[in-house]
Amino acid sequence: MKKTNLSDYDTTLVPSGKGYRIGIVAAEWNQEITEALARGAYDTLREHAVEEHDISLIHVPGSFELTTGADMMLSSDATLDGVICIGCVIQGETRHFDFICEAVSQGITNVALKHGKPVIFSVLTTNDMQQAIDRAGGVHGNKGVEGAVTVLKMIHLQQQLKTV
Ligand code: DLZ
Repeated sequence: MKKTNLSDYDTTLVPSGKGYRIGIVAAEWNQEITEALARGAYDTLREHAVEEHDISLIHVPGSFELTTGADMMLSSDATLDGVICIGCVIQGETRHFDFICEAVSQGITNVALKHGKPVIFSVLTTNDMQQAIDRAGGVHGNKGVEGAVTVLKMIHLQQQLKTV
C-alpha cells in the first residue's frame, strides 16, 4: 500500500538521545503550522530520551531567517550537537516562494558544513495551506517528528565516526 504518513517510523531504529543537546529554530510565519511542527519535534526528542533541559527553542521572523538563527545558535553554544530548522513556506502569487526555498535549503546546508554538525531541514514548502496542515500532524504526518528522528540519527552517526 502507498505510504502516506511519512512520520511512521520504526522506533527501534532511532538511537537514544540521552545526553544529546539539541536546538530548535522555528519561524513565526504560518505560526499555527510551525508550532505544530515544533511540538512534534520536541515531543519526539523527549520520547527518545533527550532531557528537557537539553532542548533549546528560539524563534525567528520567517523561514528566510532560519539559516541565520541556526548559525547564531551554534556559534553561541558550542555544546549543541545539532539543530532542527522549522518553517512553512506557502506558494503565493509572486516568486517570493522560490527565493525563500532556495535560500533556506542552500543556507541550511552551508551552516551544517560550517559548524560540522547536523542542521536539519524541517521546512514545509507547499502549494497551499491544506497541504501544510496535512503535514503538520495531519494525514501525511508531521515534518517536525521527522526532523527530530533525523537529527538523532545524524548525531549518532557523527559520534560513531569519531570513534573509528
Ligand atoms: C515574506 C514572506 C512570504 C511572502 N511568505 C513566507 C512564507 O510563506 N513562509 C515564511 O516562513 N516566510 C515568509 N515570508 C517571510 C520571509 O521568510 C522573511 O521573514 C522576510 O522576507 C524578511 O527577510
